[in-house]
Amino acid sequence: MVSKRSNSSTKAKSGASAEAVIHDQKLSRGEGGELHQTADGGAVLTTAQGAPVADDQNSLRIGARGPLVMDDFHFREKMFHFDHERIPERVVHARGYGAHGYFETYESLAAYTKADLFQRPGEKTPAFVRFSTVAGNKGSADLARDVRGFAVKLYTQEGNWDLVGNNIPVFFIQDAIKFPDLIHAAKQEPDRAFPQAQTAHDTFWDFISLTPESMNMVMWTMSDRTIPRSFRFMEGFGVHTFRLVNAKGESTFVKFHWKPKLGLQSVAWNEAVKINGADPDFHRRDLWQAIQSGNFPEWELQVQLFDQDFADSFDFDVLDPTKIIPEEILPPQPVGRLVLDRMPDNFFAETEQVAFMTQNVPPGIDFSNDPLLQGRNFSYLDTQLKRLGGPNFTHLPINAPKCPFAHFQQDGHMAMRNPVGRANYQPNSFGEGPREDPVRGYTHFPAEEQGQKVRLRPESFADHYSQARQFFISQTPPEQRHIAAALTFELSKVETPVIRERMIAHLLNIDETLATTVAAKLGIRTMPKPADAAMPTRDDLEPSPALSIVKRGPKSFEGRKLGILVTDGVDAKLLKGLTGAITQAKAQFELIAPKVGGVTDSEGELIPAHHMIDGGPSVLFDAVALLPSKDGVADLLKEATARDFVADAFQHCKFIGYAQTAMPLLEKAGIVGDLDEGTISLPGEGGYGAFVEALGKLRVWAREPSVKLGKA
Ligand code: HDE
Repeated sequence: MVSKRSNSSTKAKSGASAEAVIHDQKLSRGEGGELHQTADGGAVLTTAQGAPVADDQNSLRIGARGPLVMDDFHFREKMFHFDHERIPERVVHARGYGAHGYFETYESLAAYTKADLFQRPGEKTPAFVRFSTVAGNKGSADLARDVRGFAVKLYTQEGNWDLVGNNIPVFFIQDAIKFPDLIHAAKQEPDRAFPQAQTAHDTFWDFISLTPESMNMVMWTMSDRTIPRSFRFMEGFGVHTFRLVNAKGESTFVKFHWKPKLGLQSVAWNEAVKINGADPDFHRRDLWQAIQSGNFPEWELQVQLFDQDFADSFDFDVLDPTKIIPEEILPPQPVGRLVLDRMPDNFFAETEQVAFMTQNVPPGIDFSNDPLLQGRNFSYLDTQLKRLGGPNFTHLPINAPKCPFAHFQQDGHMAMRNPVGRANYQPNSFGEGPREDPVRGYTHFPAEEQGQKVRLRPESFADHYSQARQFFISQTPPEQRHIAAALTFELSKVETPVIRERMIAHLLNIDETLATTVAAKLGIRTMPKPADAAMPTRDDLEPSPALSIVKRGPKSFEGRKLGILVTDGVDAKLLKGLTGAITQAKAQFELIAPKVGGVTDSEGELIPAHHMIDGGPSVLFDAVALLPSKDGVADLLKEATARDFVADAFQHCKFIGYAQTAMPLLEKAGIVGDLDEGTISLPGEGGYGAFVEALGKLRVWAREPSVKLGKA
């Protein structure tokens, strides 16, 4: 008889699994008595019905080598549940990552809104935020060139408010009816199922080139905004014009903006491509590490408030979601801050099952007639039914309000909270159940509407190029170069020449130099005519510095990460001095060594490394320091990845600190002749403090043209 493979392996794993089971007990069962404890005091494994399990290693069979039997209810239940673990991924924004936190109100906004969360200074409202990419599937890589979702659920005392925004303040289309077309075109092509998580293909650019209203958004998506360094360094926008309504019933229009406390930051495209290989979870890991280490990401909520007179006099229609109101024209006012301080206990239960819906608004916040917003108000409820399988998704803890709630909705799949009592309707004669509150209840702003029922696009939505141009001319030279490079890259992947040319025709209406640069790089020999436009592009719109990431960069290196390349014999004083200065600047560092086991420093101390060189390329860091010992550098010279570490950091315009012992490595990377203000000898004249201060600039943009020209 074959012996059972049970005891030893069960014991070995019991430590790890006991915690999960105990956690589960908290969720679903009461206190476990002795009956529920193993001999060593751990929790007993049970079926979902609560029956204790004796053997979870072997299925029930006839004889040691015989067939399995149907009696094995434990096997069947386990396998059945596993088979049903997946739910449909979101049709867009499938890949996402969430965190808990709170929103804190600065000052009362009672003059503008009766929304409870904005009444009292210092009031804290629990929040859950999910960041996402749009086009890729759930398992795609974090650094796809894509818009990022920035969806915020605020559990207010008067119901959940979902501000389901993006990291870009405009959108591709003006009418929700075009959304299925846009997304079909952007996602993988239906016959071949690629490319995934990228817009660099024919169908996307075909649709875009036939949809001039998308031109402003295209300028944004081809900018570095779509390759953010992490969620922590990007803005969020409600996009649409909403309304605030105060206790007197007066309405003020509002646009919502989230501003990251640590400033804006993006990566370079070449870096993004490499990050996707080195760490496809780069953004997830970043958020996880920041929160787990107590460096809680923070954004300020700012609002642009305006009235009907402003709307009437503004250059563009405030209901058009392809337009912004420049911050220089209408400065946003800070009204509170959002802090993320806790990761979910379980990704699926919270981040996957969270259901955001634009129509979730508390009293005091209302919609405008933006046709995109109105269409979204239908879509989000509908999509949750498909994704979460029934109408009771509000019973899930992540979706349930955190304020008292009472209604007569009942039954349906997985009903966990049916109304109690006899009367499940109202009015009723038994005095049972909740009743309406005409005073505190939600009242829609009584906007006056009239007109014919038509399918029409308003003329006030017809200028598709002026703000696209304004965005482009608001960028710094490196940012403009990146837009041209991104357009060239994306269009170079388009196989149908007429689509490329059609895009050039649009670019001619935005900026002629941009159009000719891209056309030249694509090898287009005859320039097309500018695209037909309903109205000429305005050249009187002032540049808006607020649109530049570089101008909205950080004030310091806080929250960023330095990668330090070390070898055995690393100068202990130098390493301690540098890491001390980094920590003092509230930044992080990681050590990269030939072996992950670590290195022995010049004082004989063993220092564990975070990465081996292969696993820690410089693209994972905001800046690097090269501290090999005199002997150690010889070994590094033999490693191609050590050379790449340095050459990439240089090419990506990063600051590089180096000990004199690293000179041979700089030479090997081919940059010795090009040392510039971003390559800094350590400890250097100004000491570590000066180096860390220089790091706050993040990039040496002046280096970029020469690197691109291949001089390095
Ligand atoms: Fe969405 N969008 N969307 N969207 N959207 C969804 O809802 C939709 C739009 C945004 O982390 C879906 O639960 C339509 C603009 C985010 O769970 C779906 C239109 C903006 C998320 C849907 C838009 C967004 C979604 C898919 C055109 C920025 C992820 C799964 C009118 C202001 C939320 C889901 C999360 C998700 C529909 C356009 C942001 C299908 C019809 C504009 C951040 O309901």
